[in-house]
Amino acid sequence: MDIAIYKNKKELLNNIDLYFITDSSLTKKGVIEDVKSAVKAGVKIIQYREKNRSTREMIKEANKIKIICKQCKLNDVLFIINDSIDVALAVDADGVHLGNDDIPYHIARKLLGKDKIIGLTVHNLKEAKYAEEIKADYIGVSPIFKTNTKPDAGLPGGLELIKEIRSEIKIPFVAIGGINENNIESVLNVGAKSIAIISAIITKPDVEKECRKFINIIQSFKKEQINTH
Ligand code: TZP
Ligand code: MG
Repeated sequence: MDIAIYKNKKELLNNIDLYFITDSSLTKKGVIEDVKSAVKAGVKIIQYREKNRSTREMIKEANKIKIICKQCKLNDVLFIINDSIDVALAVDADGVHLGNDDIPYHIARKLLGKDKIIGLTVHNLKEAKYAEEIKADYIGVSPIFKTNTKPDAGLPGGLELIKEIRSEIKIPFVAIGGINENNIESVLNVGAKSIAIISAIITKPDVEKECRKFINIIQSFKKEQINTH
């Protein structure tokens, strides 16, 4: 029984479309309202990314988000915590997303167990290969383009980086960094199936509408691909 649940949760990572990430410094209506809008629009994964609050405040907010994700009747919504494994454990989230300065993968895996999702940020093919080797569940390929949302994101890898990752890596990957309405098509064209977008969604007045728009763009692209191949 447990094994079936475990398999299903991780399998959802192959079918993400739009990867939604919260940001309390950019939001117009607040993180909780943004999450409600995203879930309503059909987003299948929410990452709680909070850089300015205490652990206690984060646990409180993360618990609220978890309830919103679990109550969604449209589809399963995965709930991932950025950086903070203690918050992920405290609220029993579906997993964590870790960067190079966060708790090392192997320690996180020991603490979370085999069933939880662990995503790793990678900046190049070498890091991506390593992430795959140590059995990360997915990778965030970052940053694709220049972004103001994460000032320390590093140099953009561009579309070339996506092409390399797509041809060499088998685990699911999410393209992130500076992706918006004007360049999303180019990211899809080089093989990205999942795309994370922060500022181009949550700085807009209607987050639900923006999520729907990007989900539509991604799903229509995928459908077209199926029809032409
Ligand atoms: N990690 C790499 S780039 C980035 C994060 C969290 C920020 C992405 O935000 P935006 O606004 O979509 O460029
Ligand atoms: Mg981090």
